[in-house]
Amino acid sequence: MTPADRAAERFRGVHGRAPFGVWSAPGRVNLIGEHTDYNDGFVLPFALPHRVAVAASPRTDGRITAITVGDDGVPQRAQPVPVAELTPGRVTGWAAYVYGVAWALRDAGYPTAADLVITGDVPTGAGLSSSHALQCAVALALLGLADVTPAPDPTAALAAAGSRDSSQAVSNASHEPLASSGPSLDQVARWVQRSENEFVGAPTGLLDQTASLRCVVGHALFLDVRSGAAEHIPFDAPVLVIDTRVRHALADSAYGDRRRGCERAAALLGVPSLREVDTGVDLGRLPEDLRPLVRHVVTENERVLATVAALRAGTDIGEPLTASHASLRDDYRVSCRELDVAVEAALGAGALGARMTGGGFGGSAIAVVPPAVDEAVRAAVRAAFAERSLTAPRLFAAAPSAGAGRDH
Ligand code: GAF
Repeated sequence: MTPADRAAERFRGVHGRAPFGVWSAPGRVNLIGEHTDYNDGFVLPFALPHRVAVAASPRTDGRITAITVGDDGVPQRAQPVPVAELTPGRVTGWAAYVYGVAWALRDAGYPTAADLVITGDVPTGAGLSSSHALQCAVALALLGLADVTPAPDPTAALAAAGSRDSSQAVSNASHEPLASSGPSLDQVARWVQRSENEFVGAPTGLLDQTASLRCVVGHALFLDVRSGAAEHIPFDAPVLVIDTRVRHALADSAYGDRRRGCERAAALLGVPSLREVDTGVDLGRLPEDLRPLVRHVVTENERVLATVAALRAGTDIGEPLTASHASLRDDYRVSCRELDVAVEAALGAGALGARMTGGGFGGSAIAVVPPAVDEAVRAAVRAAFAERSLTAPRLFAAAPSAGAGRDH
C-alpha cells in the first residue's frame, strides 16, 4: 500500500468518512551542491521514492487539526487550533511543521481550516528531508482544498550554466501532473521556507522544498537558487544511500554558524552573496576562520557545474562527488566520523564517488556504485561500522523519483 492509500484509509478510520483528497511529497537526496543554497548557488538534488502523504478535507469552523499515524498504527494528535490564532512560537514539535505551513498560507490569503491525516515512509532524522516532504505535502493539500493548483516550474534552461537543452516537457510520472493555474511551485517553496524559518525557527535555504516540489522521475534537478531557473537533467542510475543513523547535537547550531559566517564573508568582500565570488578571489583579506567557508562554497558551485557537464556527456560523476565530501569535511567542517567512515569504506570497495548529503553532522551519505561491486560496497560499509562499534547503518538504493503532487 502506498503512503497515499494508507493516508486515505487512516483518514476514514479517524474521521469516519473519505477525505476530499490526498497529496504527497518526496524526501530528497542532494547529489551535489551542499551549503550552496543559502549562498545563492547551484544545487543538484533528486527526489527519493519515499514520500509523506496528507489526506485532507476542509473544515467550516476555522480550525485546523492534524493527526500523524506511524508504522505502529497509533495516531498522534496535534492540539486543534483556530487558524486565525496561529502565530510563531504558539506550536512546537512536529505540529509546528504542519501548522507553520497553514500560517504561511493564511498570511498569503488562502483559507487553511482543514482536517489533515498524515503518514509516510521517508526515514526521519536521516538528513533525507522528511520534514520538508511533510511541509510540501501539507502545502499542496491546503492549496488543493482551496482549489488552487500550483503551476509547474518554468522550463527555461539555465543559461548561466551553458545548458544546451532548451526545455524539457517532463511529466511527473505516477503523480498527477500539476496543472497551470495559481501560484508557481517556486512560490510554494518560498512559503514553505518562510514557515520553516519563522514558525519552526530553522534558518534553512531553499534546496529541500524545491527538490520535493520540482523534481521529476528519472532526472536530477539542476537549480540555480539565485534566479530560480531549473533544468531536469536525465539521471536514472540508482544511488546507494547510507543512513548512518546518527544525528549529532551540534547539527542545528553549527548550521546557523556556517550560514552567518558566509553572510559575514560576503559582506566583507562587498558582494550580495558568495555566489558572486569567483575562484581567483584573494581570500587574504578575510579573517582566517572565514576563508575555508568561502573556498568550499566557491569550489562546490564549480563541482555542481562539473557534475552536470559529466551527466550531459554521459561520463563518470564520481570525482566531483568525492571532492565535495573532502571539502565539506576539511573546509566547511560539517562532516562527522560516521559519514567519513561510510564514504571511505564505499570508495575502498569500488564506489565511483561518495559524499555526505544534506546538512551534515550525521544523517546520510550517498555512493555511486556500479552494479558489479554493489554487494561488496554494502558489505564493506557494514563491516567498517561494525569494526568501530558504530550503530549499524541502514542501506538502500534509490533512483530519482517523482516530485510532489495529488494522488487521489
Ligand atoms: C539542509 C537545509 F535544509 C538546506 O537548505 C541546505 O542548506 C542543506 O542543509 C545543505 O546543503 O538540508
